[in-house]
This record gives sequence, C-alpha cells and structure tokens, in this order.
Amino acid sequence: MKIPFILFHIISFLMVVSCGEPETKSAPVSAKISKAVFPHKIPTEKPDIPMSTATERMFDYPGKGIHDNELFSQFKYTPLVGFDYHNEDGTVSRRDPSRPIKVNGTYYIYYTKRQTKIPPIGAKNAIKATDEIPSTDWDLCDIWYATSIDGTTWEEQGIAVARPEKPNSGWRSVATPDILIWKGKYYLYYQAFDEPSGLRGDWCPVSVSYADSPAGPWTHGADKVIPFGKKGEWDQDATHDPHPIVFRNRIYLYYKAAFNKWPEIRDRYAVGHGLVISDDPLGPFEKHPLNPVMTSGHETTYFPFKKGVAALTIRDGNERETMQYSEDGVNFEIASSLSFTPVAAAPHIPDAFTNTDYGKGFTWGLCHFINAGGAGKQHSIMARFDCDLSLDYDNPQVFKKSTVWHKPEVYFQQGLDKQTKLQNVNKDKTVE
Ligand code: AAL
Repeated sequence: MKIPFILFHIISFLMVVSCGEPETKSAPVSAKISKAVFPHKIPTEKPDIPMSTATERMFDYPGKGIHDNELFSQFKYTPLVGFDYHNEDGTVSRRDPSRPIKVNGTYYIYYTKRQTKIPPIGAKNAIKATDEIPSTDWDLCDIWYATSIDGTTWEEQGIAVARPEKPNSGWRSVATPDILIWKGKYYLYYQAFDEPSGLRGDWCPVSVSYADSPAGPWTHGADKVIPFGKKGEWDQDATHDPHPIVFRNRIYLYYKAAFNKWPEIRDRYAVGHGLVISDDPLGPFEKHPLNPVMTSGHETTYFPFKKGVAALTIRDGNERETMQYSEDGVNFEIASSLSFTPVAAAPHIPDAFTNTDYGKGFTWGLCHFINAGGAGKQHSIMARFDCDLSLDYDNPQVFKKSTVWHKPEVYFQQGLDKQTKLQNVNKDKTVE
C-alpha cells in the first residue's frame, strides 16, 4: 500500500509523541530511520518512505524479484543434430546464426560457414592469409542455410549467398547474416569483407540480398547499407552484426561497431551498438542521432517487447550480461542481470517482423560456441538455447531460478596461467 509522504510524517510525529521521547538533534540516524522501516513483505508499489538507492531501484525493474521479472530468464542449452564438422579438425566452422524464421511449418536459418583446407591462422597473422588460408574463423566464408521442423534437428540445404567475384564487395568473405521479412519478401543482411579480417582491424561494411522465398534464390540488393561514420567517429570503419526488426512500422536495423582499433589498442577493445532506420530494406538507412544506443554487449539481439524494444546484452562492457529495455528502441535501461547467456544469440521471435504494437518475446533460439576445437583445430559450432522470455510462456521452476550451479571443474578450468601462478606464489612468500 502506498503511504502518502505527509501521512508518513504525521504517523512518525504521533509515534514520537506517544513514546514521550521528543526527537532531538542528537538522536542517532538509525533511530530516525527505524520509524519507517522497509516491510518484511515486499510492497507491490514503491512505498513513500526514505529508501536507499538500491531499494528504490528495485521498483524500477519490470519485476521486484527475478521470479516476476518477464525480462529475466536462465538459459538451457542443447546440441544441434544434423551438422557435420569434419571430425572437428578445424576445417569446417558454422557460426553467427540468423534468427530462425518459420515459414509454412518449417524453420529456416542462415549462418556463416567456413570450409577451408586448414583452420584459421589468427587475426594477428592476417598478413599471411592467402586465397586458401583464412585469417579468422569468419574469413573465406559463405552464407549457408538449413531447415528444421523442430528447431533442434537441422538439414543443411546449401549456400544462400556466396562470396561474389573480386572486386565486388564481399569477395573475400561474407559472414554474420540476419534476416528481415518485409512486405512478403525476404532480406539477408551480412558483413561483406574485401580483405582478410584482422589486417587493419575487423573492417567491413554490410550488404543486403533479397528473395521471394526463404529458400532463395537470392539477388544482390545493395552494399554499404549502414553508412560508416566519418574518420574519428565511433563507427568509422566497421559495421557488424546487422540485426533488423520492424518497430513502429519502420525497419530498425541495429549493428555493432568496435571502438578501439585492432590490433594496436585491442586490449581496450569495446563495442557500441548503433541504430539505422529506413522504410526501404535496400536503404538508404538514416543513422539515429543518439548513436551508439548501447555501449555494452557484443553481437546484437534486439526484439519487440511490450510497447518497446528489449535487448540481450552480452560479453563486453560495464553492462554485459544484462537484459535492457527501452520504450522507444533508443534509450535503454537495465531490466535484469543475467548469467550463462547465449553468445551470438539468435532467438526465434514470432513477432519480430509483424509490426506488433505489443511484443511478446521468445522461448528459444540458436547461438554459437567459438571454442569448439582444441589448439590448431579452431572452429565454431552452433547450438540451441531455451529460455522464458516470452509473455505467452511461464515456467519459473526451470527458468526463473537465481543461480546457475556449475561443477567445480568448470571453475578450475578458469585457473591461473603459469606465469601469474608463479608471481602469486612469490608474492605470497614475500608477504610471509
Ligand atoms: C562475431 C560478430 C561479427 C564479427 C565476428 C564475426 O561474433 O561480432 O561476425 O565480425 O565475430
């Protein structure tokens, strides 16, 4: 129950009078506060009493606890069936899946596939990359697609968008696609590399291809659809992870850019997410003046939620591992803090492209693990995650628990490297 501020003061005054102990200036702070102590049962409304910043903030989240926060969930993972990785020797990689779309009862996904003679030699060695030797895991790739009936067992169908002939944009690699359905047509947005990734950074613009059917054939639509910033601006040379949704009857295309140049200041690597908007999938797209709209996270995962847009913000930045929400798709606030989040999350969002005025969220999607192979066998695999981030689904027993309990081995895998271990041993000796 909400107690009006004035009533609170009257009650406090009467309590003081009835106790016969007039409040003096020298009364301890705790004694003053105890007259309006926060109740044992969490109130449904923010009480009109003095509160600490953290207690006050509790009432700003979509739920006061995680059990009633629609934007909180745990994530459960399942291996996919149907993809062959060539004995996991590092020559075949699948990563950065698009959000699955369902068309006539069949799910479709699009993803980066690398099929090279040897595994990647690494961004630092990009200068040594050739037409057959990939620098990074997403170098020398094409965009493939697969279909599924249940979202777990997939059938790879072939290439959706191949690398075009040199010097067309993307001749070196096409990667990290995502899909848009707009006025009955399908649009694939993807990163188009004209040099081995890692040479000057992970530099690439975004291209788009379109089709009448999710199975293609795909026609090249436009290049550089997300304009680079001018030199000196945050998104001057990289536009990654294009991620379109339909919001307020327009195409909202979110993307990522890396602030700090690779490799010189890679140790201070940080990302921002920008937003460009258009009414035409082939552009031109207009940059939002408040870009970057997000300063944490890595790959982009945005979805219509209630009257606004929510974002799953993972991996990088001060606000990594959070869910965020904004009424306008621009000004995001933290809605929950998450753990064990899906990397490169690509949820199946039934209303991502329906111009909904009340987004419902999602219950499953695909993600990737980039460390599937051991040393010298680097490659990525895709996997499925399930969660409760949908207004139409409620499974608190499974998804609204507060802690993910890992076995000790998982922690010990994060052990110290040899050098730090030695330094720490010596440091401890010195202290003794
Ligand atoms: C991914 C994405 C983009 C980057 C690289 C491949 O996880 O952020 O696609 O360019 O890594």
